Amino acid sequence: MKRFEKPILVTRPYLPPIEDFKRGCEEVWASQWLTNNGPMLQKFHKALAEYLCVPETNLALFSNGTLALELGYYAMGLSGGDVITTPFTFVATSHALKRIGANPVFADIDPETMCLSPEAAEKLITSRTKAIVPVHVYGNVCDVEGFERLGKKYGVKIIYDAAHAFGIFNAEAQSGRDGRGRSIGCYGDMSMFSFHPTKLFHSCEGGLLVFKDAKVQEKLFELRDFAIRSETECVDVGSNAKMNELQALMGMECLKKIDDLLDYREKVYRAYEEVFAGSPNVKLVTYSQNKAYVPVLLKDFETRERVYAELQEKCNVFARRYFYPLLTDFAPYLYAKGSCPVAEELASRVLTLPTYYGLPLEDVKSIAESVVEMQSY
Ligand code: T4K
Repeated sequence: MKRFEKPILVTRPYLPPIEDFKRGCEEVWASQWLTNNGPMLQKFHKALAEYLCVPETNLALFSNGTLALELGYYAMGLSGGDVITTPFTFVATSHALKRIGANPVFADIDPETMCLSPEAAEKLITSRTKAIVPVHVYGNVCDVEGFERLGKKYGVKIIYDAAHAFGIFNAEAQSGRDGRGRSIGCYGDMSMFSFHPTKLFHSCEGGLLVFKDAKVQEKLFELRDFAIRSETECVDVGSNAKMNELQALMGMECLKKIDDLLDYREKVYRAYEEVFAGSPNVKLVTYSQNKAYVPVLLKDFETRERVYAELQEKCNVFARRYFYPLLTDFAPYLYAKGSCPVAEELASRVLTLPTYYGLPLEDVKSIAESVVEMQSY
């Protein structure tokens, strides 16, 4: 079992060549414009529209994914209503609902994809339900057709937390750029991509909303800038959620590399897969289309806890237990504790292993072999 000299963390952000970033900084210095819809932000907005093959009128950038969700939920009118969502996610999915005065109602997940189950969600729909918020957790794509059906049948909004899903295109619907298909962000009424440095693509911090109805854009642009419409008009209770020029520059530089970032994640994933193929007690979750995370399911809670601790102690490897504990075990959501047994069981067994651009494949092999060895005793 190999002990690495330097710690191996669950993820590391891609950093563009510093000379390229400096060149971009010169542009920012020349403009003397640092935030508030500056020229770099506008460039990044345009580049993302092109990459995703979405009209420029149907997206909006924010300072981070959480504020993007919060303002997106608010703009879609969810305040005061019930919203059905998953407990198997990062706290931000539900915190943003609570913060706008919506009430998260938790439904269970599909045991295979680990995403919200449309069947479980449908059972909880009432006259108070305003929306369903599924999460493409780890880059595992939700049952988008199932949710579309629910949206139409019950007249509720479908808003995806796509924080983990940047770079995913649905190859079956050949409508997108380069025949790549339709961006996963084009499903439902709205989707949010997070550009936090722990994501495969980032802008230091950042969030992007993609939405179906172009009319929402003006509202979102106002909300991210205090809801100030003009020097003498403030039209709502907005926030300060603007992406600044240096964030936009980082995003522009990372976007140049996106295909390589995705390719490398695939290689890392395949290297894990090769080792785990011979080990029936380490189940690699295989649904992720962008390999944003590498989750494995171990035999039981005790094994997962032991492997997690021993990877640190014996190998200097810092895996994470995303997403344990479940949201319904945290103080603001205890009212729903115990309501989602499938999610509870999977959260007790899941471990997400290191993956990032540049993680040497021989290190991946060695981490995987250690996991196999540790879980066997
Ligand atoms: N919805 C979902 C489903 C999400 O997963 C998230 C965020 C959101 C919404 C909200 O989006 P944002 O508002 O964040 O845009 C991390 C991230 O902070 C969070 O963005 C992410 N999900 C969540 C799953 O994970 P921590 O507390 O685990 O991060 P931290 O600081 O422990 O970092 C993890 C590892 O990454 C560390 O071992 C070191 C490494 N790292 C981290 C940063 C920030 C670096 O090497 N460099 C860095 O700059 O929450």
